[in-house]
Amino acid sequence: MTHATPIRRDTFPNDFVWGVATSAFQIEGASEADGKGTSIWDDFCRLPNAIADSSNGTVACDHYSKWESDLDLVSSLGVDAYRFSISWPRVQPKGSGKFNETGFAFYDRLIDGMLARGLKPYCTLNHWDLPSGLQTSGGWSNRDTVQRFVDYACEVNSRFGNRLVSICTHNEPWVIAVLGHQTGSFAPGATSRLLAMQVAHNLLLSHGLTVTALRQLGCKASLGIVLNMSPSEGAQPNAADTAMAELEFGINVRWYLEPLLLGNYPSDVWKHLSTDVPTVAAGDMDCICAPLDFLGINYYMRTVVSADPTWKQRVPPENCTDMGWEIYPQGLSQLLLRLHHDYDLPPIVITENGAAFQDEVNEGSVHDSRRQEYLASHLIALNNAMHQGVRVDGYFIWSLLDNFEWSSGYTKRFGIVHVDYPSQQRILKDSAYWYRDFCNKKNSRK
Ligand code: IFM
Repeated sequence: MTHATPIRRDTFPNDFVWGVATSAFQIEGASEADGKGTSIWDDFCRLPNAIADSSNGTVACDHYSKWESDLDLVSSLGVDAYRFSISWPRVQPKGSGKFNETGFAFYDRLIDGMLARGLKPYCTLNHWDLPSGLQTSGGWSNRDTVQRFVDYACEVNSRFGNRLVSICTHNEPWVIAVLGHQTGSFAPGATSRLLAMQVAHNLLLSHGLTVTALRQLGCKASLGIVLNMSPSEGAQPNAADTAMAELEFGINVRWYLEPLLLGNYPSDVWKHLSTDVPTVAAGDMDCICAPLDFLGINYYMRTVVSADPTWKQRVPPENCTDMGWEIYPQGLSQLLLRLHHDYDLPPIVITENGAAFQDEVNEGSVHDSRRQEYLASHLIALNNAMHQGVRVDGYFIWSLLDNFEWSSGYTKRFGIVHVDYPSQQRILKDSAYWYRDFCNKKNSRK
């Protein structure tokens, strides 16, 4: 086993939460079991050429039946928390009307299973698998979906609210809006920027209304939302590239963050979008900026942009993950310090960080030293930002298991646990043992 850059748990606060993350569609399988309705991702997988290996989520990691041994794995790592998502169509097959008791029973067992193992349940309500029935009437572009989501969230709260430590409304609204409705590379596969911006607005609105509704219902879980964020840099230190980078950061990050924190869309991006701006009803912005208990940040890489349309970023392969994403840990510190400087932030949780690599199984072991190094270097970057004053309360590795990586199908492996899909056998990679050792080094101050 190679040794990653040293970083110790006791350089973080005693009550810092360490975890691993997954999402329902990516691991559960059982896509038609026990009354589950279809989701837009089930539908999208059926489209020709939508998924790199023409796969789908029908079986995935078969977590729906292997949940107990999967929780044992989580527990064996010595982490504090497990971040999972609820499949909306599993618990409300059509996205409105009747709830599915068998679906709720699965999450009931899963949450109790976490608590029995001393794991804090961090629940995400929407990790992209919208019920197909709602897509028929426009999905997230239809304002009616906002109220459907609030109803679903309140039902989840009535059943599990008192057992959940954290509830995240949406995972990465940028992805749902832009990849799902502008580029069309993700479900539901639409290609209109105007639609995408309306979707983003409706997602933010449903988030704000949900937070307010859950608080009124007395929910004690910590309430927040998860945004994917990359710091943007100009290719050259000139005015044109710097301005381009700022606009890029505006479109991808500030467009989501500022409504949540300030109750306004950033004016430079609003102007840039020209006629593709969302319809905003009176009172929407006040709803969206309901106070957050936490802000989840998913960090993977930086973006580099140039005002020169012929410029192309060239990153040496050894500096890239298997997704082609640049490995740039210092971007995490830069991002956190910028946010800390520019905004009055709620506590931050790094809800995802991790890397896909082409792992190989060698005599029952996976020596994924590059993933270990990726994780360790990002923890150092995180630690640096925290020592400079940024409050971060937790960190979750993406992902516990190799799983269905959306339009890449099963071709990309993000897990610290290897999944052999034909046999569904799990093998802890070296990175999992490394994380276990990291988590189990007791804080000297404890
Ligand atoms: O697998 C995804 C996850 O579902 C959301 N954040 C990014 C991950 C890697 O692409």
